Amino acid sequence: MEKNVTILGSTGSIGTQALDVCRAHGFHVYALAANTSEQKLEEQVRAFHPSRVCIADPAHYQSFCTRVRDLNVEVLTGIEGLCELAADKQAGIVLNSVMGMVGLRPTLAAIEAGNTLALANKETLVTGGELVMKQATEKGVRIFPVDSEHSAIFQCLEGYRHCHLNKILLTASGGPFFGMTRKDLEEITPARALKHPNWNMGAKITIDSATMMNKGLEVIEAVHLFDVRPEQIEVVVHRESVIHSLVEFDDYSVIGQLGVPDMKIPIQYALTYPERTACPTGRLSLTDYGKLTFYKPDLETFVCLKAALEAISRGGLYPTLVNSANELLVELFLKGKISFLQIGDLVCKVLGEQCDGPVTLENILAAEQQARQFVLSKI
Ligand code: MN3
Repeated sequence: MEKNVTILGSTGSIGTQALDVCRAHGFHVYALAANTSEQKLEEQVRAFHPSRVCIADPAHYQSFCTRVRDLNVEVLTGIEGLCELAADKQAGIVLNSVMGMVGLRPTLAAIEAGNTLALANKETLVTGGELVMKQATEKGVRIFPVDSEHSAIFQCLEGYRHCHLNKILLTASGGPFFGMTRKDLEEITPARALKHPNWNMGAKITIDSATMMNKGLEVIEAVHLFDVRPEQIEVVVHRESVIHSLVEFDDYSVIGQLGVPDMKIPIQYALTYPERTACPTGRLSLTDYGKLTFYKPDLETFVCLKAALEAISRGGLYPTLVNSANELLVELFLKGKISFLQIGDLVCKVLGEQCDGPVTLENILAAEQQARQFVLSKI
């Protein structure tokens, strides 16, 4: 299979696993981008020989250029550099796996240029979902979800007409604090919250998983990707992370997608669609698991999930508001500046802010600032 791939966020968890997939299948890596991880990016450039590379943080530009000066690679920087790579006509499939809201503009740039997207950056759809899906439809650009749940839903819907979709059952691992009460969560440290039972991921998403904000963001993503109403999505806690999500059709037939909890499967499918080839991962043995368990989410303890559901039912800029507040709160928690419970409490409180207006890039960025200022005024 011949493929050209551009990876934005190549030194992160998704990016490095995507490179494993590229290596396993001999895909050509056209361009790579990272934020600050100079050494890791240099190693990737030496191993994969991309034509272009972006070190997004301008403070790292000069020293990164020095690192790769013996190589025939063009070095870019800044958000402009990310957007330029996303919009490059030779980019091939653009895998957007950058972390946080900064991923929105490269997504829009890729769509504008007509490049196919493999989307791992949640914030793109959480904040700019309306905008992104509208522009993708207008430009005829396909967006392949990389998140395991959304890849599962996408796979479940293949071959079915969308009008028959009744409901999405979005599975959640429940995170490391499943079954705990608010009281239990009072003394949670960053080190403790960073240990996830099933998935090996970056720090931000691991904390989001511990607060269940991650699942809230995924509901918002699913609303946009699959054009459903929020009330058509049911979050089901499934501790083993073997069923990656399911869909229910009008006849109440339920179709699910299963596999070992390894992101390489959804990453590879986004890159090889519609083909399926052997994936560099383990195979699922159901008898090794023996049983699979399912629970309702605890919205009183995991209030981030509740806030995210409220935000998407209001729509507009409210998802941006909760997402941006959460982004900053997680950063503050990881630095030891706030407690674990303060993340959820302030994500809920930010919904008291007035934030109306159409979903434009300008308003999204303004809502982000509003949320950040709100958080900083409260801590
Ligand atoms: Mn997920």
